[in-house]
Amino acid sequence: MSATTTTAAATVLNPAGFQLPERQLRALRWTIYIGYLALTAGIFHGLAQALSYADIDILKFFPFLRSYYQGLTAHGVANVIVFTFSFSNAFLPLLVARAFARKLNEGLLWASLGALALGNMLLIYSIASGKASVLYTSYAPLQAHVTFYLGVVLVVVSTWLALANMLVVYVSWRKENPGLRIPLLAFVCLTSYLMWFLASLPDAVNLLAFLIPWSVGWLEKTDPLLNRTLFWFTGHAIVYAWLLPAYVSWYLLIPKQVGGRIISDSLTRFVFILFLLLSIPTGFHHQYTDPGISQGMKFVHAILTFGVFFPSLATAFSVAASLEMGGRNHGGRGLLGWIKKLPWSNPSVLAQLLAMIAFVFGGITGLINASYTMNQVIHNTTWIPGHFHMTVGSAVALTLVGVAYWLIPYLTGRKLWNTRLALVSSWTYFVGVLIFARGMADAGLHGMPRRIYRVQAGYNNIEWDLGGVLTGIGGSLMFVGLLLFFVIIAMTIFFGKKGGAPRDIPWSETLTAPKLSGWEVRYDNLKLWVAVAIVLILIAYGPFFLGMYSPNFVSPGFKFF
Ligand code: HAS
Ligand code: CU1
Repeated sequence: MSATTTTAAATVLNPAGFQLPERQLRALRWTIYIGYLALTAGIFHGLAQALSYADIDILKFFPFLRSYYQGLTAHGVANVIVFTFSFSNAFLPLLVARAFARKLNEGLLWASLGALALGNMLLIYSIASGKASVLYTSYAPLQAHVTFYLGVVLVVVSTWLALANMLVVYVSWRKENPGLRIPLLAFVCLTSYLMWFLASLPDAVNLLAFLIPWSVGWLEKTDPLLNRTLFWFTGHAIVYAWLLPAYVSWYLLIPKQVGGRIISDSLTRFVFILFLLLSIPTGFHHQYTDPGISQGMKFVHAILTFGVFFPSLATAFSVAASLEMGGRNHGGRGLLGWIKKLPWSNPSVLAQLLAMIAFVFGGITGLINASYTMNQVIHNTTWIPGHFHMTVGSAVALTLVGVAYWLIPYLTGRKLWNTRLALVSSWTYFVGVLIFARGMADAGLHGMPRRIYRVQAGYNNIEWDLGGVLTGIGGSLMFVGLLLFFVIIAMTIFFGKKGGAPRDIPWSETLTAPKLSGWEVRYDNLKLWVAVAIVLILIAYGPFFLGMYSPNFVSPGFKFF
């Protein structure tokens, strides 16, 4: 087996040189490429969406669009369902394989890729043919063609198969290393997808037991409150499924890239355990205005939402400390002098630093959303897309862009094409997203509804004009930024110089080695944390399903667009 270092005896296996076989790298590459294909479509639709808020009649300029809602569905599904999970399905198993210095299971790897590809094809078919303009939330009673729901199911199944792959590798490692701590890099990837697995079950039930039978006519009517609740049961945690792979990079990889170290092994594990425990029992904060759910239950979810704010706060301080260490190691002095010394000219680092800065605003707006009374002001206004473009639309998207700048060269063996353009791309996107979110937030505070096609809405408000124009300008810049990203990635894949690519992942060392005795060892007891997560979920959702909810299957399907 591999060499083992003695400093962090329990965690760092085979610190240099482990490489997956080419066939497995190819499967990982294709998994990511599917995400890029989706994102390419997603950004064109994103541009159209942003322009529509500037009161531009996009149906004239984008002749392939049948309706505004078709475009919005394509935008949401491509970007946050296909792109995010494609990337994570490759990124997390790769890191787990690397952390354990073991090959992945080839059958599971290709099965996951197959489910993702097929799911994506079904989604493209159903949305492009205008049979599924139900938006990414797929709320009943809006009804889509069955291929849409099957597409979502297959994408979810692909994530389960990716998790199964990581677990297979983990279990085989564990058999040979019964006493060792799980390498931190593997631990964070495993907890991220274990959380997502638990979180995905309610919407799987929603799709398999209700929406699919309802869409093919086996179930005549459905219960929209039940469908919404099952969706948000999954739907809040899904945002952390998008976020955690970015956190994996911020905690574990970025310190190495900036010349610092991971501040604390224990804190990092603790933060990911908190996400496993608290991401799921918070879904009612998306349903504060829904009838049929008691104020008491909404209050419980609000408190737990403030709880899940905490691990992100801890992340801000911990990651900032790693960055400061890197900046000081490069000669940064004084209170803030280290910031200048960070490697801003490294495109992979730049994109991720900008992602972090945007996320400060994403976090603050999240806290406002979570506060019940303030939520009444901004719910269903454009403030909400303002919030989520500073979270998934920048903290996550820009981080995945930054990771791609080393990962694609690593997977293809080709050098990144045009580093300077990569810097331009990230700055353009970052400036764009800040202008965009400012516009959306401003208009939202003046009551501009989200998910409304202004040109055809039949009502307007002069106070929405400034916000709408800013949204249009910002969205156009975001589009240009990501278009440049695609050019860079495509040029790297096809024409990048062979050789000169990184031979290994940027894997940081920890300031202190993990404890080998005492209570902290229990952090590695994954079964225990999964069990505690289930108990918390039962407490948060039990009273609703066992007490308040009475089935009300009254709604036929509606197809408006
Ligand atoms: Fe959210 C709605 C509350 C985080 C995504 N959210 C949404 C929707 C999406 C979304 C997509 O409580 C709309 C869904 C829909 O279609 O209806 N959200 C929160 C809260 C947080 C939060 C409390 N959201 C996210 C993340 C997302 C995301 C993350 C995607 C990835 N959100 C809500 C609520 C609603 C909502 C309500 C419903 C609103 C409604 O009425 O519809 C928190 O978890 C945020 C915690 C974040 C922080 C920030 C930490 C900062 C860090 C950066 C550090 C910076 C450094 C910089 C180190 C505490 C870690 C140093 C750099 C140098 C250069 C020196
Ligand atoms: Cu949420």
